[in-house]
Amino acid sequence: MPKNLLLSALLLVSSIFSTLMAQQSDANQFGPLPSENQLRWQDMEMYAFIHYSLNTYTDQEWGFGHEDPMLFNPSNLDCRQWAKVCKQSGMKGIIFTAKHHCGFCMWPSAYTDYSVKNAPWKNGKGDVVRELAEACKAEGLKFAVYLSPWDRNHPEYGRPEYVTYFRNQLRELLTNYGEIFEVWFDGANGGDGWYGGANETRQIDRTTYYEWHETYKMIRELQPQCVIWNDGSDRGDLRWVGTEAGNCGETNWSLLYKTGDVPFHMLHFGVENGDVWCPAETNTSIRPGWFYHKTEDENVKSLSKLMDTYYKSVGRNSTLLLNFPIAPNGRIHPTDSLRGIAFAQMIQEIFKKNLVKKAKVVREGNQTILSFKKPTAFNRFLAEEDIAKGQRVKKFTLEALVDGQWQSLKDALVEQGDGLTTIGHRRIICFPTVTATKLRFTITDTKAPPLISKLGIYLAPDLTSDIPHSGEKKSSALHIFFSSPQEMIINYDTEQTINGFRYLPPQDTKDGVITHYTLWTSTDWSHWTKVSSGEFSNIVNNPIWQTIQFPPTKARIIRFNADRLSSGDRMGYSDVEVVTEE
Ligand code: FUL
Repeated sequence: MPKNLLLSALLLVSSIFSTLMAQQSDANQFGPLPSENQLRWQDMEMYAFIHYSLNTYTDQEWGFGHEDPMLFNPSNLDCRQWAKVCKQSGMKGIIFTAKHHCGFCMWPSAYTDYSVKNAPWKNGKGDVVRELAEACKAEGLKFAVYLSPWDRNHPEYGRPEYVTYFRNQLRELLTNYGEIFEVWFDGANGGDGWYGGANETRQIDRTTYYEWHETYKMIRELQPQCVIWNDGSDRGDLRWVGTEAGNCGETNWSLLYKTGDVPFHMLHFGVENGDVWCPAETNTSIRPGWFYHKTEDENVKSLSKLMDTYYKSVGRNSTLLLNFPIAPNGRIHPTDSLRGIAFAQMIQEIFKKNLVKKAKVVREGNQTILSFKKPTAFNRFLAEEDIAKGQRVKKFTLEALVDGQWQSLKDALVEQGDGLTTIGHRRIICFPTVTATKLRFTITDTKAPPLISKLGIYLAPDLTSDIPHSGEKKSSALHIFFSSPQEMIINYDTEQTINGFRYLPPQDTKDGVITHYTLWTSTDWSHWTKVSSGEFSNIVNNPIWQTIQFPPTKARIIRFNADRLSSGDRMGYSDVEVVTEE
């Protein structure tokens, strides 16, 4: 056969083959599907936010728009340190606040004077966006930008001229700094501001004002691989989860309706029968605030809080966007970096040994039984769906065979129900340690034949204050339980001499904050001594550690009563400590 003919014949066969393959995989697909960009983004799993602007120097969360650029003069700005810390914290990229609501630009935009070019830092020749884009490249991280649509500095905000300005700025960011993996258009919109000296309130219609479809067109042209985050109006590629507390719904569909409003329950749980793929991104900060505040140095989230966030985001079919604020010296604070690194190490530690490898796996229909040769201890279950072919599983059960008896397991992180619902990209279920010979995983409800691509069983260690840089307070080692929603009991195995008690209120919500308390001790459960009673002044606005001191008292049991809560009906706490006499 002449060479050309052979080549054409081969090409024909291979094209028939690939058409067949394509048809076959099409037949395997179900419902709305993710785009290539969304799949690539989902695989990043964790990436960092960095909040840094004039707010860092005014100790604010939102600048008004008239803050003086002269305030921007960090002594030791080091983007390479940010990138290194983020990388070691397990982050695959960084999204940077190129412009926050105050309008101050962290790059020398050609369209405004309100930027680093009028700051003393590097005599106005600096460009933080460039330094960070280069540092990310050097560390092998992806880079992305947050550009606040709301601009409290710009005189034309609220009028069409501003939208042109906004797009011009976005074009600068999308053309001058290499590949951008995501654009983040914060939802806070309109309200009071400086607006070039007008000092007034400006409202906009967020569904029409920004003409997002035009902006999206430009993004697709300039950065075809970029995903768009937007929490309202036109559908972007990703969705907010409706809270900044660091959790999405235990049921989490990567679907929304193409059009229409997106109320909280859709943001948080997705829409089971949605007609467009729009997966969840869970954003939260490693500290209470997004920007750095010295007063929060003691409130960097503990390892257990970060792990809880991981399970409630990556472990619930979402990605995690974790914020690291920059301190006034231009660096990530050491407590935050050490905590971030401890977080990444803990994830590695927990998930390095998949006990499924030691099990015999038998699958029959929608049920999988994993059998171990001898009783095996575990407390985490993981499942993944092949989401490229659609999200399918609606409900499943988990049972462990302990001492010859089947025990139902449930997700210990949910307050209602068993929490065994959707799977998606990754689902992790946490439960108290069981020592079992079998685990039975049964898919009980699904939209189409399930395509499970991975199963995992793990044994996570206890998170105690002994783990270096964990930020775990002694309470993790305390035996705490609640005898009523407003009564906490701590008991010791042996008698202690105590002379203080410390309470850290909830950091993410005002519900359950104790404003008035009574503290009791006992050595025998029947005779109680009131050691202190009183008010935690200003605790709602300033939720910091509260210390109760009293004369040394012998106790085996401590009872902490919430006499009054700021709101809600269940006492909440981030942490407690008992001060014992050495
Ligand atoms: C919010 C903003 O208002 C905060 O300042 C912060 O940037 C956060 C990520 O989004 O809605």
